[in-house]
Amino acid sequence: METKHFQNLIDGKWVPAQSGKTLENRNPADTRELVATFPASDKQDVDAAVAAAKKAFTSWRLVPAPKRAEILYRTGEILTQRKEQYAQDMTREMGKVLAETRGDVQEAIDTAFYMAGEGRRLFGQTTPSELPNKFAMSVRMPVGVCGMIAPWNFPMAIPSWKLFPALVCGNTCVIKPAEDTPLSTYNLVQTLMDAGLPPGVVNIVAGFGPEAGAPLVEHPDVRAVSFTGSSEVGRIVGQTAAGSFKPCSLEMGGKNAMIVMDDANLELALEGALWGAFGTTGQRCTATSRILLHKDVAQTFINRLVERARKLKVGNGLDESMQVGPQISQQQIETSARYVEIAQKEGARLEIGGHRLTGGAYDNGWFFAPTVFSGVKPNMRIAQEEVFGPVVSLIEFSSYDEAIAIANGIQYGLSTAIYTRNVNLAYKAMRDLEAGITYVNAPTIGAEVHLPFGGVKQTGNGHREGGTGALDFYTTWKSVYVDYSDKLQRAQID
Ligand code: UN1
Repeated sequence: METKHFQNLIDGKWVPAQSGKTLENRNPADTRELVATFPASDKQDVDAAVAAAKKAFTSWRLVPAPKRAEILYRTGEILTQRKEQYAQDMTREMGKVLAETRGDVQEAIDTAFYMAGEGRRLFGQTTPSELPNKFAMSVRMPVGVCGMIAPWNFPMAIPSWKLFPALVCGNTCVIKPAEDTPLSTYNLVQTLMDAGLPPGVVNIVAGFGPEAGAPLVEHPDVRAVSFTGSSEVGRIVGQTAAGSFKPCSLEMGGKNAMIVMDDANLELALEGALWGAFGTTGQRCTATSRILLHKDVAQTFINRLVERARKLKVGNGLDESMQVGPQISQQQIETSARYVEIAQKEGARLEIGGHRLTGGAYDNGWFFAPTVFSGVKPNMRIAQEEVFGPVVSLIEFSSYDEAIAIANGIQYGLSTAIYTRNVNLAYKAMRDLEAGITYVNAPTIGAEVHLPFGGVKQTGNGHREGGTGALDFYTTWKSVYVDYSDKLQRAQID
């Protein structure tokens, strides 16, 4: 296939990085394939993009929200037509299997239609004034230029979670796609333009974090920053944004636990475990990376999980018969391999996998065998730290209270799951699990776009994507008082 060379999008025009530098987007299933090249931007490019967004804001904020929403609605329709093509592009740049990249594009479509509906809501409040002949209300105002830094694991869905609510609220945007998967952001933004988005409202600056991401976060005209990625980088982003008091939404790591009680439907829990742990090759912040097993069902579950994990078909995601694709990069398989070593040193039992897959087509990509550790203790590093690969830890417990203590005994708090047929325990778990998301009889992955997405503790800093939480981030409240008494009225005094 012919290699495409993409440029930055600034003020509706495609322009190269001012330095002339580029970066390569390679297929992780076959690194001989160069999918495309993109600019490797720096501060000069970011400055130009922010200036364009600032200029565009003066008119975009005045476009009625229902009209802004119509562009999102059309975007959803065009994405629907292009779904297959964009899924193929995404599998080539990111690796996950086609069924999943179709789901990723679908998540952007869902977000488009959901946020299009918000164009006719964006509700504020009215409330009685304490004074006579006075009217009081709160209205949502756009924030201004929003800077967005996206991850590589959901290359279209997550940019859509950021761009679409920001746009319907009247903001303009500069987005830096992940350097490993920029093509899907380009496809998304191209669709917005084809749907009628005016120039400068969304600008793309491709590049690496330190050169292109940092100046975006630092820029004084960027009024809000939305970041999804590692807790390590999120800490830097948050501290930098705090320097100029800009609102900053951070979505970071997870170490998500699935609890399997002794009364669970084991076959259902097994299917959930396989999907939660090895879907997206374990590269979701919501991935099921710890499975907590009641001791009475533990051995049966372990045996069956290992047997099923052995049968998973790992390979190029473009082949429809594959269930698990490659990891995104050499660095990610090295991280998985390093954690296998750490877990073994800590005394966990390697049941299956634990190594890079080699031989034949595997030699051209970053494939790692689905890996299961049993006998894991809650405090081991393998049970505490995010691996972001196809590696799952099995931990045994003997009571509900112990399971909750283990599930909560980590620094993260994104997603959780409990498998039980006991309705009382299910409700207790909904209350007791310290996380932004809890599933009952379903795995830890699979959030829907109209509910709040995000976590507690070191997973995030309190903001939410998805749902109305996204509107709260991309708007600021203005309280408006209208006095129609024709005289000075003093609150708290008259
Ligand atoms: C992520 O893992 O970074 O809930 C996002 C899910 C997906 C989104 C995951 N809808 O697993």
